[in-house]
Amino acid sequence: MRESSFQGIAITREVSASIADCELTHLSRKPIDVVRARRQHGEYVKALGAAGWQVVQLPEQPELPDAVFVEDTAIILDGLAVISHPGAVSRRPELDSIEESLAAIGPTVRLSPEVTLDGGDVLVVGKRIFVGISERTNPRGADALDALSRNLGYTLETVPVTTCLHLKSAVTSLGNDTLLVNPLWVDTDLFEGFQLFDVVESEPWAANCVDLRGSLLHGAEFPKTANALRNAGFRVTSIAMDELAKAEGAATCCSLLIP
Ligand code: CIR
Repeated sequence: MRESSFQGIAITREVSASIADCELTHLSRKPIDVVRARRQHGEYVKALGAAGWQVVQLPEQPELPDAVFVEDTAIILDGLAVISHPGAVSRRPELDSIEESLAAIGPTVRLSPEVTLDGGDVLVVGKRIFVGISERTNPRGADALDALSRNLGYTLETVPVTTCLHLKSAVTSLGNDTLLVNPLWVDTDLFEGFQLFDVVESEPWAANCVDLRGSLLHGAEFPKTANALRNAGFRVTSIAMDELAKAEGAATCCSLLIP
């Protein structure tokens, strides 16, 4: 793989030994092979590095099953990292260590424990923020993020999320004001001003990809959508993530990117 120039810092965390005890909302529980999940996660970390991201891999939190899904614990804005307050109580002990890591890089602020908001529900595209109102994120969480981000020049819109776990299960950024979207899981009328690229219908989970700035990181489980993206001129790195997907995690969930 060709090494790219420095893009920023990517925070990741090793897969927990207890991942099989993860939270599940829309999936039924299946056995998870921790060794295989760790191997897939290792490939993910390598792909981040090859794309120019300096990876800070945090140690496993063995007693916190979902700790690999660092995305949910913070929202990275221009000049500020907002520590979230996850909707699932089991995930809140993940916050302290993430806050410590982010505070070593730049300013941080914590959301009030009276609101709920998962990073997976927050899509930041330029200065526009979309917040999914879901089982994990409530309107007060969106309001709290709005109050913090407005001072930094962001505008925030909310999006109802009912058929999947998080907003970013249904829509993520492809860069250049283009969104990869599953139109069956989110109301696409809410994304005015963006070009929309639909997932191939037989791959409903394919809307989650990481914009690595120059290439996209995408689950290898979605070859038809990846081919459609390649045919449209996108560079796509496909990484097998099916073991982590059994824990309802996807590509964006496993990193916090700080450009
Ligand atoms: C959870 O339910 O919290 C985890 N099992 C999966 C979290 C996935 N995170 C994400 O989509 N941002």
